[in-house]
Amino acid sequence: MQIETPQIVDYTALATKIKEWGRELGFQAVGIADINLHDAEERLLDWLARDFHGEMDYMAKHGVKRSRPAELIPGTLRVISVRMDYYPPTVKDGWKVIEDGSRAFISRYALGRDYHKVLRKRLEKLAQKIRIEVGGFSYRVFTDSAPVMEVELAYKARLGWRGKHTLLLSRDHGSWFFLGELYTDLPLPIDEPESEHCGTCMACIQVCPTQAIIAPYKLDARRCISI
Ligand code: B12
Ligand code: SF4
Repeated sequence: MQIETPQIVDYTALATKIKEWGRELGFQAVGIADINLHDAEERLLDWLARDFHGEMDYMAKHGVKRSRPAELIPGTLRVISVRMDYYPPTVKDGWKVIEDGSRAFISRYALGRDYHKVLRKRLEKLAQKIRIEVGGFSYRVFTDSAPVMEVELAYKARLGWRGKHTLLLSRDHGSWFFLGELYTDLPLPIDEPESEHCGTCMACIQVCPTQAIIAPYKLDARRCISI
């Protein structure tokens, strides 16, 4: 009887390949994070206690599963985080439209195809490539569809730094991108977060029309018109 020897996986080489495959699939950046969100959990609970989520009941619904990936998907060890840019390069007259009271302005993030579908499909393709390479592994893909701390995980995976408006920012594309994740049980090497580059700038806080950013990194979503 022939006994199959378990495959030995070089996880460092695999992480490099995952990043290459991700870019081939159309993601602008791919990084890997561990699942320790302890500090973020405290801040999330504080945000909820202050009722900043307003009517978004789903933000409070899942207890600490949002900040504890392995409680949401048992066995999760790492999160592969991806970035997909949405600012359409062809749209150039945004400010003209905003200044013209007779025209409607559609948020740039709503101009493309449904990003939930696009991102999830690409993440599934990424999972298939990993499966071909390592055989069976456990995973789940997400984008804005489950109790997941997407910005915090992407920050940990070095996809950018946290802006004072709370979104993730990159040097080459600002915050004009969506995030998605692949939770996995593969013990991949993790990336180091990037340092922050906002400095003394407060532009987003000053320009917000409803003053929803009540302090750096603190958004009272009840004041947000995008709800
Ligand atoms: C709820 C939600 C909203 C709510 C509330 C926003 C919010 N900031 O919470 C509303 C409806 C207002 C909203 C609006 C938008 N959203 Co939204 N939203 C989400 C969602 C579902 C959860 C966000 C969350 O966890 N909030 C909880 C609070 C506690 O998080 P937080 O405000 O970020 O607070 C953290 C930090 O502030 C930090 N913090 C606190 N103090 C300090 C101090 C320091 C020094 C530091 C470093 C950090 C720090 O701690 C907290 C915990 O980590 C995510 C998807 C997901 N599942 O993650 C998308 C998501 C954040 N949204 C996204 C987008 C694109 C938008 C909009 C641009 C859409 C639009 N054009 O209208 C706006 C931007 C508004 C804004 N400035 O945030 C993207 C952001 C991508 C990116 N580049 O970061 C996400 C990730 C969806 C996705 N998959 O791409 N959103
Ligand atoms: S503080 Fe300045 S650089 Fe930082 S997110 Fe706000 S506008 Fe952007």
